[in-house]
Amino acid sequence: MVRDFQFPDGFRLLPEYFDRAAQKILLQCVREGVKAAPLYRPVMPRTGQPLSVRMSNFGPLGWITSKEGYRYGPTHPVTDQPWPPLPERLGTLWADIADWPCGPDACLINFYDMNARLGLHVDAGENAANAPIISISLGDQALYRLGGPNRRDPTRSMRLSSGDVVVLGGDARHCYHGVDRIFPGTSQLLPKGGRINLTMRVVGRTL
Ligand code: MD6
Ligand code: FE
Repeated sequence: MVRDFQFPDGFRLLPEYFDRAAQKILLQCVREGVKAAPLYRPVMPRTGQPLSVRMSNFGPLGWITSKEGYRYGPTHPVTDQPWPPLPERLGTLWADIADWPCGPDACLINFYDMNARLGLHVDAGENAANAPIISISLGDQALYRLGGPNRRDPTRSMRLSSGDVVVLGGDARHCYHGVDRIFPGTSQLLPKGGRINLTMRVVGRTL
């Protein structure tokens, strides 16, 4: 029998939460952020295989991957400078929809060119393992795939568009997800195309 996909509790998709004007403001914030903390191409732990997604971060902590493994750290791995502060508009988004007693201390910036993708994964590096993660999409559409807590669980694919917000809270926080492809030319927000995804996280106290 084919098992049907059931949306996990705690998954929310808020289509076009940000209108075009708000998307432009967020894009400007990202541009300023990556001026201070340039996008870099991270590599996979052990293999050193480069990811197709380029990354940077906002906030006191940033998510980093290198040959040594995954971790959160206070500085950019190439420039050694602190990450730029979280833009105010993102802080208010968190306060408005997270339903969580404390604010985010990390925001990962992912940049996808037309050929980039992100394999199925669970975000599990945070001490605050049950705090929601809030994701904002800007630019070209993405084919986003959501599964269950086990890699082999049934999955559902959906298109995420510029301005969409996704919340992975509750059970969904522990579910596999990834980006299978970008659809070039589906947004005019970024003049040269591509997609930006911002994910706000509560890392929690690191011991
Ligand atoms: C992306 N998003 O949309 C990748 N992670 O480009 C994620 O990996 C993600 O959307 C945690 C929570 C929400 C997400
Ligand atoms: Fe993720």
